[in-house]
Amino acid sequence: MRISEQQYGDYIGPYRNVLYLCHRNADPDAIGCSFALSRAFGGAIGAVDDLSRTGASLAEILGAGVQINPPVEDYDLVVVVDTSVRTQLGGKLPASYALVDHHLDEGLLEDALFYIQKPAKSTAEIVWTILKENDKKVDKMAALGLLAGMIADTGRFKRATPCTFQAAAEILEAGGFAYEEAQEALSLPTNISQRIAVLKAASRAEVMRQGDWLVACTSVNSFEGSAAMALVDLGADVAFVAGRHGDLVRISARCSREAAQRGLNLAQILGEVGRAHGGDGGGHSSAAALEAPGKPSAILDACRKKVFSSCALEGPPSSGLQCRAMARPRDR
Ligand SMILES: [Mn+2]
Repeated sequence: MRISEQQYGDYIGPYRNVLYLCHRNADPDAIGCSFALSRAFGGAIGAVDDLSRTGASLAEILGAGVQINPPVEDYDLVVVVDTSVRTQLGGKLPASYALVDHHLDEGLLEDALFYIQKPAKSTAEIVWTILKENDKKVDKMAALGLLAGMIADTGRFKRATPCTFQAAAEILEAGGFAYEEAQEALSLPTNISQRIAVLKAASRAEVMRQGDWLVACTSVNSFEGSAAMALVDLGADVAFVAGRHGDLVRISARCSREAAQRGLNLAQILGEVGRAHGGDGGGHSSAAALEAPGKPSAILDACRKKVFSSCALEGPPSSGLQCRAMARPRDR
């Protein structure tokens, strides 16, 4: 059942023992939101399998004790935070749960006891409204966590809306700290393995062209999201980066603002390809991921085909050209 931000307090009130559960590879938005909600309404914080590097660093700064793979059945209620597809929870989803999220996918809505899901740029914007409308005082650390989540999910406000800026201003005022402090909470020393992974991904990338649109596909077994982002920064309109994780293939996808404005929807494409291969996927229109069993090259191919058959990339600048390979990887 969909509820409003204002109703959250009434719905969460009856539960004594609540767990806020973040998705696998929990990021600053998931951590900041779980922390702020647990401060305001009570409850523990958990994450499935691991935290991202920035997620872990933020959790440490906030002093958020995040349990990895907590026993979900020990809680009266699990509130899933910043998560939209089941595979992100690796089978750790209990039968009874609630949801607070900003993604576009519907996979977790039907079975939720109650949920708040809106297409905001970060879950932190939604959580900020929940706190305000339930008259919760926000301390410095909760505010810092929310702002860090917002900065991270909007690419340092590159994808922000007027609502993001408004919430950010209110949070800064409520938290009484300088904006730099939230930025610093997210700045990590450059990780050499990340830089190697991104450079490898770029050097192995296969670039296909349709009209003036460029789609890059590549494989690397870590930092797929950073690699996809880097390929779009380098000039790809759409980038797919596959990695093997045990029996599963994880694909991270990013696209340029222009491609997203044309209507390209990576959440939908990765959802469809993921499910067609016995897994699942989702996310946002310009940043999404999937997990499925199979061969990385076959799933990458399926993603690329879907992009090229999507009407979003039709029409000007120069339509009607056949897809052709721009570069072949030398090491495959
Ligand atoms: Mn998020």
